[in-house]
Amino acid sequence: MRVNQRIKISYLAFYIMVLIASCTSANQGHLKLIDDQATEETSNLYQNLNRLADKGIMFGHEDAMAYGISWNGEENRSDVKDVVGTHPAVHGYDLGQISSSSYNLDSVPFERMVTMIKDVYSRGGINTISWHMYNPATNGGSWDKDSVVKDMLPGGKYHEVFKGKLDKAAEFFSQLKSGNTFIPIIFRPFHEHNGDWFWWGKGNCSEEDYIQLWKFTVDYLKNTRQVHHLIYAFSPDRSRLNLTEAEKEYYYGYPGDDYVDIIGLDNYIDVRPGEENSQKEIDDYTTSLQLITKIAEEKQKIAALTETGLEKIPVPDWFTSRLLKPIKKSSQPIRISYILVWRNASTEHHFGPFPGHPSEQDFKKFYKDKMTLFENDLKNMYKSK
Ligand code: BMA
Repeated sequence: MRVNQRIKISYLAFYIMVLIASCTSANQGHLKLIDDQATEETSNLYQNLNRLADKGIMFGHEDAMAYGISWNGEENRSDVKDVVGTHPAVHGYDLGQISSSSYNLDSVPFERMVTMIKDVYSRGGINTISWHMYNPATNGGSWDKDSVVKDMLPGGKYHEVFKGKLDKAAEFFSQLKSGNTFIPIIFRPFHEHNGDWFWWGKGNCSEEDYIQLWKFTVDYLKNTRQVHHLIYAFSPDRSRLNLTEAEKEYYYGYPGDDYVDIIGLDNYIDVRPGEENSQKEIDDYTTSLQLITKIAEEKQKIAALTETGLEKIPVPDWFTSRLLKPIKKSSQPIRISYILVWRNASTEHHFGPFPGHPSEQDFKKFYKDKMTLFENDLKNMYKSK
């Protein structure tokens, strides 16, 4: 073989290696939503969430614009904006009580929810909706553990009631429009199912019934109701996930790759002050995020810390030291799209910052950090790039 030929062949080998590496490395290509009829904006959002995860982590807050500490229902206000001058990148809402009331379980009027979702979209932000669904058998809340899931499946005595609830949700989703465009939503039903506190949780229904519940929900919204602007997030709870067998445990109730877009996790347990052994909690937090990063990469999906928070934030530097630093220091890369902290209901029950709170200065640092992304960092999340 002539030297020239050898050089050419090694160039070719190198090129092929680069090509293989770029195709197999973390979520490089075009990610596929489970809904192959997803609207263009929804598909664009999914691709952009993936791309943005290389740049940083979006900050999210539940009910951010609905109310805050000492205010309720003001236009264009959020506690986060009061502190740093811009809204969170991700806004959370909940559909709990949608079939029986005009306001949700946390007293947010559904009509206003529609307006807020439209406002967020018009400013380029992102909306996610969870659902503390009321128990179809008893009409009690999500925490009413009377057995019901089996009876909600086709042929069961509460199947029609369940479909009625899904119809209400579908009607709600169909109102989320900007002109003729449906507003893409990250939808996160039946969360924390590996815990035993909700009627759809472990011990209150079988794993198989949970899976069927999830699949029915997706199929009904997508195929029967033709809702095509949802990105589906699956979110077990870290407190019931033994980290020594985490990968296996994560899949409890997993409905399959064709039914999930976001590999989520709710984790409150590892971000607490840590009285005796906080290093262990920090390590567990890191491990849990490495876990969802890995699963999402393998499946070519997106990972997110779908719920977290420390009630009342009694640790003034919690946002930078407990939420962010472990991610930065992780020995293996953590690639998550967003972190969402729970709601600011009152001075006794809040997870986000607000003016005058001891964590305010630290939250400003958290905001200024290059890794965190807020509403003013988002550009054209619904457009093709
Ligand atoms: C819980 C608490 C409750 C609330 C529920 C649904 O964590 O915040 O007060 O009703 O979430 O938002």
